[in-house]
Amino acid sequence: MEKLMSLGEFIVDKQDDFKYAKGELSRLLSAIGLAARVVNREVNKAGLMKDILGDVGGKNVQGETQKKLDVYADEEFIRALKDRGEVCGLASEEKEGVIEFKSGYAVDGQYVVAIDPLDGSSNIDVNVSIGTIFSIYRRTSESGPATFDDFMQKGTEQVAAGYVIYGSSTMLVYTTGNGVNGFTLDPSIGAFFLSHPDMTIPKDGKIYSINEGNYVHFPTGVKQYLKYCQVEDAPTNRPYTSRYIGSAVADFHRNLIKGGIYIYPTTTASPNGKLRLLYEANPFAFLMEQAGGLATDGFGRILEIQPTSLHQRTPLFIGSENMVKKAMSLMEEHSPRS
Ligand code: AHM
Ligand code: MG
Repeated sequence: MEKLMSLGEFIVDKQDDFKYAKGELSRLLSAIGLAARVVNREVNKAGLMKDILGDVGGKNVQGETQKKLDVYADEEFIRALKDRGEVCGLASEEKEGVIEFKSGYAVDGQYVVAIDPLDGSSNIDVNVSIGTIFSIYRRTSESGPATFDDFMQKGTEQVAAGYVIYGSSTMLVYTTGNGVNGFTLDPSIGAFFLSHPDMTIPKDGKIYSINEGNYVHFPTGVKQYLKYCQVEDAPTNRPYTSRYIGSAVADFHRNLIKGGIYIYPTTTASPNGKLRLLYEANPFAFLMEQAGGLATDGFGRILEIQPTSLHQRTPLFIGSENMVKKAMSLMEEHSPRS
């Protein structure tokens, strides 16, 4: 039988690949793993809270006030990262501005983290997979708490990124720029174990994922690509299959494993797309490129977009290389960037 490798062992094993101080990133990733386990415990109780113990936001039978899960997850990740000394600040989907960490250590934290603590939160109430997405950078400021400018780095500067999926099992998937590895939580022990080493996405896939309810508002290039996906063509395995969960982490995870494309384009209602660059598109793009796929805004690499605000949005075309290339060629032909 093969030896089980825990997340902790794996991180320590691979820390020589990391070009900055050994141990720093290990401690940071371990902190994320710990918060993920705490959030996982609450996510698993979500149905209990709502249907049996009283509605979230109200009081449970012990008279404790229940927090909404996304607020809870936000607090847990802040708590896990705050007191460790590696991180000098956070940008979270749940907070307007930079969350500054003042360090009590001789040397201030060298990293900043952008995080979506609980993505796909509209799926919580219906027992569908949700996730956490994170992106880690070296700070650009010298010392003290993080500044706004520390977060205005292109995705190419990420030193690590990943996600946690709270699904039929709970997994943590991350990259530090040397491939992508996935770990599954063994709930009986409370530890993540390496289950998906060196994850790669097939060059071609059969799955397309998009909220087709917005069809009338899509650019013509996207409409043309959908038509392409739906046409019968035996040599290219078409028609493709449509799968859309509405939790970006779950849609991303499935497509990464099986091959496919996820598109959240511009729409007339959201002229810049819906997803956020810093804590959704960039970490996904880093992971996807590391897995051998592509991530673009329909025209150019996500990782090369210069951010100008914390909660900036971007269209996203991400997945199997040949599928993304095809979608981009139809965008170029029918909806060129103005
Ligand atoms: P959220 O961060 O508010 O949860 O929104 C992001 C989510 C993604 O998980 C998902 O892919 C997308 O929004 C779904 O949007 P829509 O309901 O418009 O299809
Ligand atoms: Mg989100």
